[in-house]
Amino acid sequence: MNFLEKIINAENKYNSLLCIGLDTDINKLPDSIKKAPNPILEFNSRIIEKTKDLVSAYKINIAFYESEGKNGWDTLEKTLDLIPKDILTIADAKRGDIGNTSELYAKAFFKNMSFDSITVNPYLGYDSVQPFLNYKDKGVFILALTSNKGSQDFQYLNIDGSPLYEKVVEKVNEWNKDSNCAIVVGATHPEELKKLREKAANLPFLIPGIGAQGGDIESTVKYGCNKDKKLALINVSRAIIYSSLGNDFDIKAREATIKYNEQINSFRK
Ligand code: OMP
Repeated sequence: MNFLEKIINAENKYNSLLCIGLDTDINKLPDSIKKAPNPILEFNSRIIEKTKDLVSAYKINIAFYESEGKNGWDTLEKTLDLIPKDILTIADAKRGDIGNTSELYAKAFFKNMSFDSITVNPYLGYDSVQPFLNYKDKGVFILALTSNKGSQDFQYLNIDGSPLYEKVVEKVNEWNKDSNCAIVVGATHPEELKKLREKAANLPFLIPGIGAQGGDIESTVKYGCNKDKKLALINVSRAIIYSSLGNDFDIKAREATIKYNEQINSFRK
């Protein structure tokens, strides 16, 4: 199954556009979990077990693992192994460097670890993205317009009459020869999301910014989906995984996941 088929299959099978972000911060774990031999792995295992019938993707933010050193990398690989094979896995690594370096980043995440997809920063241009695209069955989520305040600093700069983030999406459309490109657009920019969906009717969109960052669910679904109300992966991290500080965190995470799914699906009708 290639990247696009995997997204469509998971969205249909689980009737879900939700992507849970495993931004598992050692400092935010419930006390009961802190005693486990590997607290982050134990936490992830319980979150995945309670939510895996409700999502189409899990996004693992690499910073939360590499910051833990050697054990963090081990936890990352073990977490990846816990995710059912029909759910899309995203390495949120935001990589991108000159060609020979990108080649090794691609090898790390696609070959040594078997992630289905990765987030990539397009700032260095095509030759920095191409090594990831060479893995034709894997997916490359290219940052177009990020959810944070600092997105104003560069991403809106006017280039020949249109903002830089639109130029990025035009390029991504050109690069999408093997149907393995996707873009990242923050839910905090609904009007821009609408414009970008018009420009990229058939690309998968990863849309973070719901929950802790305050993005609006209705506009995210209405503007972020394609015409079949699909191909949007709506990421929620903190607002799901830290639903409770008690030992019932996995049950509460499941309840939050069900709530987000219901809200998202109500706007797909
Ligand atoms: P919460 O705000 O806790 O839901 O987390 C959002 C997640 O999405 C984090 O892992 C961020 O690194 C990531 N993210 C953004 O928040 N904004 C973006 O524009 C892009 C990303 C991303 O690429 O995933």
